[in-house]
Amino acid sequence: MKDLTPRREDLDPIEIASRDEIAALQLERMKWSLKHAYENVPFYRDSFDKAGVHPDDLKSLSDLAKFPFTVKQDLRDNYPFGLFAVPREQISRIHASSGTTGQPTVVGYTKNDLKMWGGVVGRCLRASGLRPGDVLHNAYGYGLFTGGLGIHGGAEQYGLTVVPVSGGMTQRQVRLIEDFGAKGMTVTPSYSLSILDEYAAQGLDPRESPLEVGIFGAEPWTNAMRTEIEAAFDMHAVDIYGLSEVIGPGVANECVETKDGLHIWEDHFYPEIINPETGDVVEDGELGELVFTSLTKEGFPIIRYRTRDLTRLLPGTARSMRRMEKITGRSDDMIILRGVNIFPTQIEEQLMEVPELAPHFQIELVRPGRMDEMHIHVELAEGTSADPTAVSHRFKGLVKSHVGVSVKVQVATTGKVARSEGKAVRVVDNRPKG
Ligand code: DLL
Repeated sequence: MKDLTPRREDLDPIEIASRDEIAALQLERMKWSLKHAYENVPFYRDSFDKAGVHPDDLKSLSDLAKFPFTVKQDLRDNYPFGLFAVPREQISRIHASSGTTGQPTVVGYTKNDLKMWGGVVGRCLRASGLRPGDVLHNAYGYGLFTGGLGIHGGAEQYGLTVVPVSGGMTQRQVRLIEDFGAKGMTVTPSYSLSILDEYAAQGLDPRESPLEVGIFGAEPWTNAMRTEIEAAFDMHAVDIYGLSEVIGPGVANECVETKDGLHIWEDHFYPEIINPETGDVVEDGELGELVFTSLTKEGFPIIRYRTRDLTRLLPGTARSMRRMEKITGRSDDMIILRGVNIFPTQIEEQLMEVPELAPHFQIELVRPGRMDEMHIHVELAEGTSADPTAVSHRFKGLVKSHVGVSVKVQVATTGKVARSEGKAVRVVDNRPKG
């Protein structure tokens, strides 16, 4: 793999500014953002008033803890435009969640917001090792999802040649990567595995592809998966994080030279970690739920948004801005099986230990009698002649000893485990309702 470390002189000065400079900027911007939300969004005015706080009460960054949280339900309750802080006419772009499980949630961006978003996405692409002029194959879904258009805008603004391929039509993905000479690929980690399979199907060696870096996010993935993908493509694999409510992709990104967690662009998004049970802010280094406050957004300011993502804050390394550890999972993805808490990423880690199995998997929860059971659907790796019973036995043993639960493993024929073209559905709950 090539050294893709960006030149220091190409970074935004704030990325390597002193902590004092960053904190001073954050305080000034946080005061503005609280005031902006309070004065322009009735929801924030009500919630601050109810909590007995006023934007003027913020004298230091830690005073933020006095302000109330915002949760996903608040977005639903104010559907569609109730949380916008500017007249609708000044909103240039809208994104929304698919809303398959209820009321969709809507976010809006002014022209300045789009510029800021482009700027932070550009930072991510630079941190990942791309330079203006490089070709980027963008396989995140285009449309209401923030992934495709969010990366797209930032890539153009940064000066890349962007290929807006979106998800799906996997045969064509491989062809375009090869023909257009893509140096970077932005894609969900689960869909990159389908692209990898397609290389094999076409008899092409992915290690010979023009790709030098893959920028993976929108769903949790493990360091074990990183090792697998990096070896398969002979390229770097870095992590990109974001969520629509805060901006979309581009809230935090790993640096290609360190790959030690994701630097949060703290001059625009202020992070806190809280104890999800009590709501209290915990110290840096402690595990908890990530909470974000936007510092510069005009159209859709967001104050103390509870992401449900579990991680910890760590000091800066390659940049001065703090890092968040790779996300273990979301509190709502946590499976409690007979009293044991399990995240799908823990299953992924063990799967990567078994080379005879392909990296695709899906967890099914069932309740045949009185007890819940976890069935893990996996499949044999392409070209392996291993005995499925022996392999499933070994995988089961690994899950038992490392995750602490007994599971059933069902080994399907190659290609039979559900594939994703965007975010993977890792857990299917087939337990009787009620
Ligand atoms: O997934 C934005 C995005 C697009 C990020 C492309 C990165 C790349 P939402 O659809 O609103 O936005 O989903 C946000 O996805 O709260 C996390 O639970 C999860 N997520 C996003 N990035 C990561 C990541 C986009 N790198 C939700 N690791 C977040 C783990 C991630 N989970």
